[in-house]
Amino acid sequence: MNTSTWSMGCVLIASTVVAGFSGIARADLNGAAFVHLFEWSWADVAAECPYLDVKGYAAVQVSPPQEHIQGSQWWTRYQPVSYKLVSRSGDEAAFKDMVDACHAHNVKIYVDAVINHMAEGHSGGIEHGTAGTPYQRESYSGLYEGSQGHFHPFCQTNDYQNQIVTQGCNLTTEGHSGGLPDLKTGSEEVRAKIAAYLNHLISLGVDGFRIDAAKHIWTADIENILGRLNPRMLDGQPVEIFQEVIFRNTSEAVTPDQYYQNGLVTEFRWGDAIAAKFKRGHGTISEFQGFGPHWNFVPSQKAVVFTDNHDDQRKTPHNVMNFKTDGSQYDLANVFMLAFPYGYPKVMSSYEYAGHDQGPPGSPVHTGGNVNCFGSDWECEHRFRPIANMVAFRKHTLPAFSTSNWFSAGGGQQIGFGRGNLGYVVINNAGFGLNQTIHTGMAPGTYCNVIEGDFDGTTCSGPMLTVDGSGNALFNVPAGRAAAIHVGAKIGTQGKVDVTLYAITAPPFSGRASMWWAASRSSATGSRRTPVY
Ligand code: LAG
Ligand code: CA
Repeated sequence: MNTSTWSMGCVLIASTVVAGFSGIARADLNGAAFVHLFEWSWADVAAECPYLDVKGYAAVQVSPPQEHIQGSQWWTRYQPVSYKLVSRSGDEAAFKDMVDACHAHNVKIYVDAVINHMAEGHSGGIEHGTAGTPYQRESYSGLYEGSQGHFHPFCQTNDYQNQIVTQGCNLTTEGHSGGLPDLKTGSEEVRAKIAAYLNHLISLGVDGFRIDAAKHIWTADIENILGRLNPRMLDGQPVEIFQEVIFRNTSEAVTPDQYYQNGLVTEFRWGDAIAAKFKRGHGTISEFQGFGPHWNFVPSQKAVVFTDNHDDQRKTPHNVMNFKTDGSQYDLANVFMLAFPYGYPKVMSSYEYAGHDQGPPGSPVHTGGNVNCFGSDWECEHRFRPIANMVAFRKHTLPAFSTSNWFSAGGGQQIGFGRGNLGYVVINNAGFGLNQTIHTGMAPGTYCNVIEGDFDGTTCSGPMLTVDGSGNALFNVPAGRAAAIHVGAKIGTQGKVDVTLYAITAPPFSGRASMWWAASRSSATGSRRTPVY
């Protein structure tokens, strides 16, 4: 037995969070995990929020809502033509309905904000976006005009050792493409227009933003723009920010830590590490027991983590795991991500595709009372039982944001670890079964194995596990499967668990206030952002 205690977030937040929040119960309800409903329509996201609420997802990342270039490919969404909210996912009215519907179910909306660049356009002729707005390269109907100095002079983003080339040149300039015209985000006019777009979204109730291609924008430019944003409508708090900073090659000029001042950042190496150890034979999953600051990943309270994202899942060859190639092993990877106390996890929810560029299915996810998932159209990984039910595991174990009672066998491919006395998970990534009594540290009782069954507050639809008076339980876990128990799915508690009863040594972890940096309440131009903890 060994106890890993890496919980940097807790160390940092311990002193201030408790006073501002009503203790552990609050922490239990916020910021456990969120889902990227990639390319879903606003109507479908709205219809999904009751389900997300039941499962405990804190938020949805939606596809870029602004007007984009025409075409069936998914990546048309990453070429803005204007900031009108008319996209493949729907119009502004549908967007607003979605935000309201999701808020009614305690689910927040994060918008993918494409603010580094505009649509490529072609020098020859005028084209039209999805709202009918005419555009050409570096000319977008008055919103941004090259002639008015809204873009950086043309160059290619082809040298990641050079910060200015990384941040001040056009992305995706491969082949004969001119790439994506790079907005001069240091200019007052551009900053004001981006802030106006984001404030429009905030006025519709949006709760947070993914800053697309943040690595290609100076951190001070992002800081300046965020300083202009209004508080969110829901609760008057600052919007939540996470920035896409792809960092795999440590010799690059732009590094994630440069962005901590603005909010969270994506940690792509987490999904890489999961794939390496779960399926690529680069070490074993038991090595996660040694995870800590010496891995040099983004610190927990600054990291958004995921097994795969919309870009990496469809690359060939891809290094990350995904629903297409990894079957139930993909479930295990997500079970691990959601159980392990690191970062703010994002669950990927995809559609089936035959090639890299293929856009979303033409059919809706929701028709009548049915969902068109798990088939040849929408995949809905966030509804796979092991993934969906581990969101509640993460919520209920947030107060114990460290691991305990590590178990390992099977050459390092069978592991178990606890989260204090709030939960215990066993993951069998070996090719043979596991039948073992393990010390869990949990209170005695009968628990729903949430990997195999759903807990409705009273009963479990699948097998249950018994923890004896010593905190031990017998786990019988077939090859390639997992088992998980937690205090929120304990038989005989009617689902009403007073988590304060289970508080352990780790300080309470607030899933929201601790993780986000706050803008000044004043929306005055250029107001400085200060950390809330
Ligand atoms: C991102 N993060 O930094 C997005 O996660 C990623 O999906 C976006 O690229 C990228 N930044 C720019 O917002 C995607 C596709 C690209 C696509 C681009 C613009 O991965 O392949 O480029 O969106 O639509 C496409 C073509 C290129 C072409 C370019 C300009 O694939 O061949 O050069 O458009 O026409
Ligand atoms: Ca840029």
